[in-house]
Amino acid sequence: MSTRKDLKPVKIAVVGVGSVGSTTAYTLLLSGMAADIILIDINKDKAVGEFMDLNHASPLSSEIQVRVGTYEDCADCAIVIVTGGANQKPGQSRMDLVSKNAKIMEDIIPQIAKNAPNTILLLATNPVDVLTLIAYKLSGFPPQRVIGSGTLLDSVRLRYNLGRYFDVSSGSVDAFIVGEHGDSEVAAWSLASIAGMRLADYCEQSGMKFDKAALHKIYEETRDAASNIIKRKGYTAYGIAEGLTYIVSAILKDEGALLTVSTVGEYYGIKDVALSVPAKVGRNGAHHVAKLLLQDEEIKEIQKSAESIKAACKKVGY
Ligand code: 6V0
Repeated sequence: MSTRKDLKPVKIAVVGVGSVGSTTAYTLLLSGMAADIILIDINKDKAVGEFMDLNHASPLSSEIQVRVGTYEDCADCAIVIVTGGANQKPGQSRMDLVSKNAKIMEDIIPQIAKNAPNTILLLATNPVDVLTLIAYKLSGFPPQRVIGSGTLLDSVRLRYNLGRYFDVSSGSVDAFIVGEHGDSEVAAWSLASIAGMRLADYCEQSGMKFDKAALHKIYEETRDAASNIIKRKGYTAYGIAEGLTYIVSAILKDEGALLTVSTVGEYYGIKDVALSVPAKVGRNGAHHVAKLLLQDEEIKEIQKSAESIKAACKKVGY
């Protein structure tokens, strides 16, 4: 945890302080990375309740200001995190939220862009890839300053599941999910490794059977993790809050971390779409530094994923 002398006068706003936004504000508060955390929600009472609760949450709270604000307070924010909007109900897909949440972005994004023209937009609201493209268009920001949380959480979930399967720590697994944060997401199996070895080689060297069916099951568990949590507790929050805080850290500390975040670009011949491949995240936002060397089959899957994101954008007029 940072101490007072580490604290820079960094201001971060969180727009939408429901389950995801309030948990993110909490992880940010504990991280000590921001001196000023502004909570904005259409439901002002909810924001006030969260502000009161958060201010009792940490011994650092007297040094970090958490307050309820307006869009005018976003001026000079290093980052504005957007988590406002409808969440999935059991049985719903992320894409089912597109019409409702596209309208909510039309309310939120222009107000942020007007008051904080130099900020970095960090979105989590779903369907996050579609809304990243919409936020890019509504804000007029360059693509590197409009970042969706994308498949960062899915990649973390994949590493967790693979770590358990191979009986190693998830930090020892290098693997990621690319494409849509949603039903068409793609596991980049050809690049997954443990101890620098491709999974098939690792299996051979460690005396394990290389079981493609088991890996596919792990992919399905990863893809369906949110639905399986929502079915039981109604929402997901801890993983995404930690993921957003990780992205904030990469930006503020100019880490150059390669993270599977969603940004607008051209992917494998498909233009003007937001989806996730590893991008270098630092002070100026997210930049692509290297095209992934994927197998043809994986590229086809990403292209399919991109097409389904584009179709959803078109459905809501973008
Ligand atoms: P929630 O708990 O219902 O909170 C949503 C909040 O948004 C509420 O407090 C609303 O009052 C507020 N809100 C609605 N409209 C506006 C508006 N126009 N302006 C400001 N605030 C508004 O939902 P929860 O926090 O569970 O989820 C929020 C979003 O995050 C949903 O779209 C989820 O699907 C999405 N998630 C994205 C994840 C990811 O990996 N990207 C992970 C989990 C959830």
